[in-house]
Amino acid sequence: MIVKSAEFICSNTQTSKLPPPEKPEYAFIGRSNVGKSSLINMLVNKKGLAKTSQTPGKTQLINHFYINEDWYLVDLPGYGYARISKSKKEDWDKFIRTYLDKRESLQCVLVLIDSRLEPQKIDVAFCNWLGEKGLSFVLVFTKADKQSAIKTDQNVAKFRKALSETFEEVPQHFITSAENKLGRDEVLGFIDSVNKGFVKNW
Ligand SMILES: Nc1nc2c(ncn2[C@@H]2O[C@H](COP(=O)(O)OP(=O)(O)OP(=O)(O)O)[C@@H](O)[C@H]2O)c(=O)[nH]1
Ligand SMILES: [Mg+2]
Repeated sequence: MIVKSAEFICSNTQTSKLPPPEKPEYAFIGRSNVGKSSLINMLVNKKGLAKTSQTPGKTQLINHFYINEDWYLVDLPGYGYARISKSKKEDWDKFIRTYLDKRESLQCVLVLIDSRLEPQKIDVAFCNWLGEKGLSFVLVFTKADKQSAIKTDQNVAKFRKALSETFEEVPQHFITSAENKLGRDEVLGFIDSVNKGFVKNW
């Protein structure tokens, strides 16, 4: 897929104020600092479209980006950010889960996992929650430029194995780097194929 245009549409704290659910939508989620905003910028080739930061907790709203005037990328706040109050964490959690569970036009959740780490409980638990809700998702391993391909493959295999305890069929995965654009064609190709099958049925 060729990305011809990418436009910031809105930031929201209320699910009632989102754009009308008329177009296929893809949500990026994962632990704080995993590289969600960087991956979005890499995919659309626009540095600075989604705000990135070395400090975790940068993205605090549901951000909609409109791509090729045809589909939405959604940048979500990260989960598992330790340095916020418990009540704020609960608020975010509820808000994100409501969005994921209720958004009719959401086609797929892209769960971002840091490829440098062994399986993290919070990531496995989040995937299990998506599974329980019947939400379709894929795994996107990030920051692959930071270590050898062998190490990445080992961590990918361990994560898939952890999910295989609860999933009969572990969803497909992508290995990416926002730094050197690894995985860009694959992720965009996947989105393109889902877009082609999009039918509004609500
Ligand atoms: N080397 C390398 N660094 C990356 C990559 N992706 C992200 N980073 C860095 O990781 C840090 C966090 O990236 P963000 O894209 O802001 O992460 P995020 O998941 O959006 O974080 P929150 O919005 O805080 O949840 C930044 O310093 C990025 O430059 C990557 O593929 N390779
Ligand atoms: Mg972010």
